[in-house]
Parts: sequence; C-alpha cells; structure tokens
Amino acid sequence: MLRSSGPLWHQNPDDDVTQSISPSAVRWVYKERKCPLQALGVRYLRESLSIEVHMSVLKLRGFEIHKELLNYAAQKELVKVVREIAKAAPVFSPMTPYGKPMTVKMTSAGTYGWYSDAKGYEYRRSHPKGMAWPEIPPQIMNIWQSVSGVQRMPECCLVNFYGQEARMGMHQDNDEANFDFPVVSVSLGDEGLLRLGGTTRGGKTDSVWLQSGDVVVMGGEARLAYHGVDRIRFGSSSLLPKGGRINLTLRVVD
Ligand SMILES: O=C(O)CCC(=O)C(=O)O
Repeated sequence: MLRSSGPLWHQNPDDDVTQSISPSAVRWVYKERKCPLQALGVRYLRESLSIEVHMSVLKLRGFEIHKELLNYAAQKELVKVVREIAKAAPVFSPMTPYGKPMTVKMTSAGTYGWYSDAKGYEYRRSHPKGMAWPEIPPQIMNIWQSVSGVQRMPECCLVNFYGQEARMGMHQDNDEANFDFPVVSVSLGDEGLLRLGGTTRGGKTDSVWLQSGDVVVMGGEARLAYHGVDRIRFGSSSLLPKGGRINLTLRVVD
C-alpha cells in the first residue's frame, strides 16, 4: 500500500476551476497493474496525495469506477450483442421535455426501455415503433452480477450511442422505484468525459475520462448524484470501426 496525506488537486478541464478534493474523497485503489493517474483522468496532483492500493477500483464521490474490467475480447463480444439489440429495437433520438432532440441516440433491452418526449421521461414496456424490447443478453447480465453487489437482476439496459458531437447533460437517475439498487454503467469505444456532481444541482464537480471496458457502479451516496458526459474523444478507440462511444446503463426499475 502506498499512502501519504494532504490535499489532492484536480482541475476540471471544462470550467477551468481548480478544486480541492480531500484525500478521503478519492480512494484510488489499484492492484497488480500499474496505471498512471492521468490515465484515470485525475490530473494536477500534489505530491501529498493519499493513495490506497488494494483493489482495481477508483472511488470518487461514491462512484466506483472499475478500470478496464472488460478485456478487448469481452468488449468486442459486447459490441456484437449491442448490434443485435439495435437490430431488434432500432435506435432513435429521444426528444427532451425542453423540445430539443437529445444528441445521444438510444435504444433499450429488458422488460422496460427508457423513453423521453415533450411530456417527460419514463420507462416503457415497448419501443416507440410498438415492438417489445429484446431481452438483456447474458453477457451484459454477467457484468451486473459481478459488480452490482445485489441479487436482483436489472430490468432495463439502456443503450446510448455517442457520435462525435454527442453529450449528455447533468442529470439524476431518479425514475426508478427503489434507489437501494445501484445503476451499473459500461463504456465501450471512444473515451467519454464523465462529470460527477452531488445530489443537488450545481456546486463543485469532478471529471473522469471513461475508457472502453470501464464499468461504473453508482450506488449508495452516488445513486442519486448528478452526472453527465461533457464530450467524447472521437477516434480515441479502435473498438468501433466508425468511431463513437456506446454506453450501457443497467437499472432495476420497479
Ligand atoms: O454515458 C455515460 O457514461 C452515462 C450515461 C448516463 O448517465 C445515463 O444513461 O443516464
């Protein structure tokens, strides 16, 4: 274990505000593999950083970020199953309640799919074209089982496709019935800059670059935390031949 004490400084790349995060807010844990902090998206560190090395999980504001949980072969396999989902339930651009289409294209698998239009956000049992959502493939269920820490299985796998200009504004995931169950998020393809906030809108945020194969668990204090994706690094990964990012979010709905 490598440990020291003192503040850790992180500069949020978008708003250019240098923030101080207490060392206990970041438990960077790393086992067996070596990884520069920059690769985790944590930048501008003071020497006196507290680092604990015992698990391959970065814990930031309660968000558990399992770095590179999925190897390249597993990522490729997931891209294949996501293509099958999109074949059965074609992607669409949901409208926001503010009257603008989202820049992220979406579809879902599971009993419920996530939907948004001028009336608001909701889970629906069928695709806007009328068909039922396809089942959540076992390869995706396995990820939930390995990181969620709960027995109950998810009922929705939202599939987000990010093109070059796509982003997702800061929001809370609060359309589910029970917040004791975490949200599990899987990143594939180009890197995405995830912004992490608190449980109320506004205030300080931290950001972390998510890479292909990273899996984030939003549970406990992070379950209702605001988060969003500021931008992607288009072309940073070779996983998707045409570039872009896929994000899967798994949720227990009712
Ligand atoms: O794309 C991501 O990493 C986050 C997705 C997300 O926040 C959501 O689907 O609610």
